[in-house]
Formats: sequence, structure tokens, C-alpha cells
Amino acid sequence: KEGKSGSTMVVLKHACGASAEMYLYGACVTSWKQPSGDEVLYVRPDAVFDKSKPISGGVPHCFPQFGPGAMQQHGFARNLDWAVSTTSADPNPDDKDPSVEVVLTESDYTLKMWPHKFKAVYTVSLHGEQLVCQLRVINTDDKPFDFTAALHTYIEVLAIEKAKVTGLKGLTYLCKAKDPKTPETKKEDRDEVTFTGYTDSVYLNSPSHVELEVGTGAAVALDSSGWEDTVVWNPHLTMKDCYQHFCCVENAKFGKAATVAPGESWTATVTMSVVDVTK
Ligand code: TA6
Repeated sequence: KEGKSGSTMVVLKHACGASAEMYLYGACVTSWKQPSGDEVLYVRPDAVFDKSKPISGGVPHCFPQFGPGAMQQHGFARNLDWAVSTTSADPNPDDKDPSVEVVLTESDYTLKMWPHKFKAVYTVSLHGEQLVCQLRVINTDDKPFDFTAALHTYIEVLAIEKAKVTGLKGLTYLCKAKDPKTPETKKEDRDEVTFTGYTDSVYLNSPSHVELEVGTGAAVALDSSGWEDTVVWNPHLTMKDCYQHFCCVENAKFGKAATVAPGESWTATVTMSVVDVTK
């Protein structure tokens, strides 16, 4: 389907009423709605869809590098067109979960930045009201490679002052708020991480279940496997026009890079659900 600025997107609709949209540019999921019509994700007002820069919002990829480093910030996966390999996008009378699988492989552009042959396979599906995202990175080269990665998920919150992330207490984290290139190592002692200023923290070896309370009595739960770390980011006053309305809770593989031998693969999955926290 034609999305914004003529860019191609895939729409998933579940028989339960939930829906999702993903642009092939960056394989970026930009919308995930509950059957009520409520949007869970957040797309920044400065987002553009004309491929001149990565889509700022939804669930952008960071691959094969999370953050700044040897190559451009967050790697190249978020600013390339992925190709659809299989899809079952329409609602199905027998309640089958709609899904789409897209792939990205090396090109002259990627080889200049990262000299490895690879195939990244990204599958997005709606399991009822849940959004399930799975990334598989296959080494199609004849030598091993390393990478870091993340799903840079933007979640809409009622007001950032009301947002709370739970599940991180006791973890060691890299605080990148002062300088992303030289993070400070800290220990989280809060039951609930709240946002009173610029926040950019990579929690190492985080649990498979983390929740973000969004301030409406609901939380978004992220249940993951394969991703080992969790990044929490809010730009605070550096994005005066929009920081109040979103919080990024990102599944990441950063503390320890993934190493993949030739012919082998690395897989990580996250299942996101909206849960009622008032009960
Ligand atoms: O995930 C947090 C982070 O890496 C921050 O350090 C900040 O740079 C942010 O992502 C946004 O990055 P972007 O390149 O999309 O502006």
C-alpha cells in the first residue's frame, strides 16, 4: 500500500480489530493500534517518510551498530529499503495471525560501511492484540562477524512526568546522558524509573519482561528473548515540542556484541502487549 510521501507500507489487520503498519524503508513499524483504535506507538512530529533520513518514530532498527561508533549513528538498516519475502496481511476468518517477513542483504552501500555479507530477516505479526517482532541475522559470509543492534521503540505516553519503567531495579546501566561516547556505569536502585531530565540509559542483562506505564492506567509490556539489554531514552528539553508525549524503551544487544559464525544466525524476539495496571 502507498503510505506517506509515496513510500510503500504494509498493513496488518487482525480479526480482533488490532492493526499495524510497517514501512519497507527501514522496516519501520509506525503504527500499532488496539481494537479500541488506540495507538500504542509514537511517531515524532519531525518524522519524514521521503527516505531522506530514517523515520523518527515507531520501531526503527539500529543495526549493525547501536548508537555512535565506527559507522553512522545506529547503522544502516533504518535507512534502506527492505524487501518483502512473505506476507499474510489480511484478516483471516479462522483468526490466524497476520504477518509480514522482510529481508535486507548486503549491497555496495552496506559493504563500504560494514564489510560483511549477511541476510537480516525481520518478521512482524499481530498475535491477537499483541505486536510480535522477530529479527534473525544470518551470516552468509565466509568469516565471522560482530554487530550490535536494537529496536528503538517509541511508545506514546500521556505525559512523560507520569511514565514509569519497571523491571530494571538492581541492574547495572550505562548512563549516556552526559556523553554517549563515554558512558558512566551506574547501578539502578529505583523500583520505578521516572523521567525528570534527559535520560539515555542502557540497562545490561535486563530481565525478559519490562513494563512502561504510560500514565493512563495502562502499561506496555515488552517480553523478549535474545535481546539482552534494555535502553530507556527520553530527550527531555532537547526536543521541546514532543518529549512529553513519548518514551523509548528499546530491546538491545549492546553490552556484549553478537558474534555470528559463517552459516550461523542470531535471533531475537519481542512481544509487546498492552496491560491494565489498575487491577
Ligand atoms: O537509544 C537512544 C539513542 O541512542 C540516543 O543516544 C539518541 O541519540 C537517540 O537514540 C536517537 O537517535 P537518532 O539517531 O534517532 O536521533
